Amino acid sequence: MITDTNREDLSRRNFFKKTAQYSVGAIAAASVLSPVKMRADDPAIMEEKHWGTTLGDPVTKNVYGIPSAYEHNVVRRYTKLLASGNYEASIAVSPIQSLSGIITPNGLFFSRSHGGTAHIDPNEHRLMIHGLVEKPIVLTMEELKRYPSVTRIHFIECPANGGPEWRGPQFNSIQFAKGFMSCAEWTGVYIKDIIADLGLKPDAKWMLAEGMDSSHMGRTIPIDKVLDDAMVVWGQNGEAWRPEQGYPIRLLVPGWEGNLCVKWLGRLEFASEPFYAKEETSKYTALLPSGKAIQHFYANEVNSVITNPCPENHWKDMKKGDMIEIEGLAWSGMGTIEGVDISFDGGKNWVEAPLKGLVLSRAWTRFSYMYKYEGKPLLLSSRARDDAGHIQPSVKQERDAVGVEGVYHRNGVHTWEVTAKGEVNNVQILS
Ligand SMILES: Nc1nc2c(c(=O)[nH]1)N[C@H]1C(S)=C(S)[C@@H](COP(=O)(O)O)O[C@H]1N2
Ligand SMILES: [Mo]
Repeated sequence: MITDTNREDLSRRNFFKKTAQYSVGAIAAASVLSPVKMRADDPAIMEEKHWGTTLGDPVTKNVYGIPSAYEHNVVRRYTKLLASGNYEASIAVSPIQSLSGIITPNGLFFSRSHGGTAHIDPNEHRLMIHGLVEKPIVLTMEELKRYPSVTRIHFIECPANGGPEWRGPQFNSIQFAKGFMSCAEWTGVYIKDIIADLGLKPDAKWMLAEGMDSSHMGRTIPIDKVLDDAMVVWGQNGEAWRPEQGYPIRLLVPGWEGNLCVKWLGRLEFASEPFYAKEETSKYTALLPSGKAIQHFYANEVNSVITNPCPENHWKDMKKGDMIEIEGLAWSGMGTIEGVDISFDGGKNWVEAPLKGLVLSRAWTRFSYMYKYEGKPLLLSSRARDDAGHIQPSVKQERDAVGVEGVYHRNGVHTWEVTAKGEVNNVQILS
């Protein structure tokens, strides 16, 4: 039982009295942090703060919760350099350096649109499904949600992620260099389940998806992928998502180019020929370990990036002997991450970095490696491989195969230079 007398014994201020008998060195020896300073004069320990002495907010405040004011730097970011003349046809990138686990909170999901964020009234929104189906249909949002739902974790990545950097590093920032992607838990219905109801005509080979925003973005997707795992989704991380992500419904094409995940979805049309055949024919290439390349594909290739350290998460405060967790994200639109290697010397030698947490197909996967900081300069790289047999190419292999004129599908090994002072810079290893 806690009485007023022994409550004082539990307080943090008493900690120093109680631990004084142990030597500081003995406590620190097995610690992740090198000699921890036990500062008996630390005001964060010795002084009672106002939040501990006055009542907090009533439950009537913030009935939809918002982050702590102290997290104000963890936001999507934009730059004129990534705007096509305006901020409507533009991108705001996700702060992947500040995320933990594999789920991006809805307010931090990257946002890319061609005609600005549409604000759709779900009561005035319909999904039309027509073309080569036996029973064309127009669904209200309520009717759509009567189909049996499924929940899956997948990333969405704009194939232009890292695209500005074909010729060399452009941004000394992981957020701008790699933040054209996010990962969420999605809830919706498989298109194959709707199709089972409507009946697909045998010559249906393609599906057009059209958005109802001002860009009316249309994308054509081969029927095999549609019938495999494409979904119409309405739930993101347990709630309806934000207008920026295409409220009230969007198409989810797991692992494939983000642009196929048509937001503000209003129409699905089945046809025997691809729509907009000329622009739609994908000319992207994916390099295979054999040195050969696959042409004409839509999947985002196996990729990875170290999130700690990175330019935003520098190591300037680290001391020699500190243990530090090198962490990062790996993902593949073609399957499940099988393993990640990291290199401290720009790709000459590699060691395996264990995967941690959930390892799911076409989802972000965390890797982690405990490292003893030595204050030496490093060239820190990560290289992921997936269960479809793909491995990330070096920047040199990628350039040799596809040149430097690309915009899309960059997945060459990413490298951070860590200086002796612990500063972290975006570099490319060209040899
Ligand atoms: N209707 C519509 N859907 C769209 C777009 C758009 O401009 N309009 N942009 C596409 C692009 S290029 C990408 S990368 C993804 C981005 O999804 P997000 O904004 O939810 O991150 O949505 C795609 N779907
Ligand atoms: Mo995109």
